[in-house]
Amino acid sequence: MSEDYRKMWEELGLDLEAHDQLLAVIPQMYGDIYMSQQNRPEGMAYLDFVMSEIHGLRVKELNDLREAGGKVVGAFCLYVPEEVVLAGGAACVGICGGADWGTAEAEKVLPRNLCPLIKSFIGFKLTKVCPYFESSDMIVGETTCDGKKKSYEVLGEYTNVHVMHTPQTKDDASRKLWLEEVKKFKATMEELTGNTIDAAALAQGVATVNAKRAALKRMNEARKASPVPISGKDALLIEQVAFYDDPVRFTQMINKVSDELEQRIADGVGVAPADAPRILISGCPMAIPNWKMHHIVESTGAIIVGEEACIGHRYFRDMVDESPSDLEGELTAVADRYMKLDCACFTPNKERLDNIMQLVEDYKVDGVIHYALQFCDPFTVEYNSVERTLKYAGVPVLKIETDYSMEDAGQLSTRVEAFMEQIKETQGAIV
Ligand code: BJ8
Repeated sequence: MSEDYRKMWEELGLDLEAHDQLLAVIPQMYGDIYMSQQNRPEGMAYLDFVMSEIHGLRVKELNDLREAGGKVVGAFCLYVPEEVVLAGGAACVGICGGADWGTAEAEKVLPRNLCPLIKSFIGFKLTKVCPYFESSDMIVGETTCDGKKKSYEVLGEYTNVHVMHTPQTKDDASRKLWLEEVKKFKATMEELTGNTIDAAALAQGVATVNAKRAALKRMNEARKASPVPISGKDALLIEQVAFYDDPVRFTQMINKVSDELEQRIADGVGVAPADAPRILISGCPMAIPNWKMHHIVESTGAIIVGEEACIGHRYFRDMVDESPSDLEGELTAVADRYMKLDCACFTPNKERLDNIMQLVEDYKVDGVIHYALQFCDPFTVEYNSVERTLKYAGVPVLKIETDYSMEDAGQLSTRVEAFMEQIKETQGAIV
């Protein structure tokens, strides 16, 4: 860290000793996984800087906002409408849930056989090592999977939680229910911030988030090229940082990265040979600092060209319609955009299968790795239909179920290497 932030962390109530231990682990891991890559785009220096200041500069910015009377809202799910948070003059941050830190503490209040993402965020709260958690004036939960739904009751014993009731299906009754939830959330934001959210404020919130999603979309477009100008690891990092960086600055910086990627495409520059297997990762979100699968896959010489996940395409695929000019129309447009999400918590969820096939076609994918976190019922159950769809189309698919520990890394590498062999054989048969 370029400044001494200890006073700020202490004032936030962090457990400084435990926090020091956490901060000692991340740079080592980041160095091994990220800085060892060759021929990275120069624009990734911004992301390296963000990571070097992960608990420093951005937390300070949030702190400054709070000292000036602003509010910070933390979230764990794509259903939380960031547009409404920004319209209230607050900052929206995605809280980390990508490391098995504090799992032992979490297991004192949660069952052991629960998804690691949920145990991670409860563990971060209980061990007081996440400055984003401690900077949040309100956490927004949602009734997606059962594990999350019930865990927000537990989290509510420790902090201020607002829960949004997310629909499970996409009929008209669910759309109405969801629009009401968005309106209720707007009222909660107004109460939290003391600001009225009018049509102009919401239009600004929508424009800011749409611009961020457009920048991510543009960066991902570059991954269609052959050779691919950016590694999957770097693209994943950009998608992860999107959840907590300042949205306007992030948009500018990622558009600069895209300028460079487009130049690389024009010059035929890539980070892997043109014949490297092109892999799509599909499934559960990979929250920072979960880089495990990307590292394992790209260490075999393959290149990841997309993430069919919430930290990935599901986040930036759909925009909010900016044409309505009255508040009711804008709120409806926001609600409609979120109803397009194809999370495995929906039933039925045929859209996800269609979207996976579209990505396979658009990104010329050679094989799909379906990534599910252990004990995640929605994604592990939905795997069957994903597999059937892909196999029917002749696309090789590998099912991975794992957690955040590195204990199975060796075994996963072996399985991924065998999968790459299978892909090469399939390609050989086609040629
Ligand atoms: S919109 S994918 S972010 S719910 S991995 S906690 S589903 S048991 S993360 Fe998700 Fe929102 Fe859906 Fe996206 Fe439960 Fe599964 Fe754990 Fe999960």
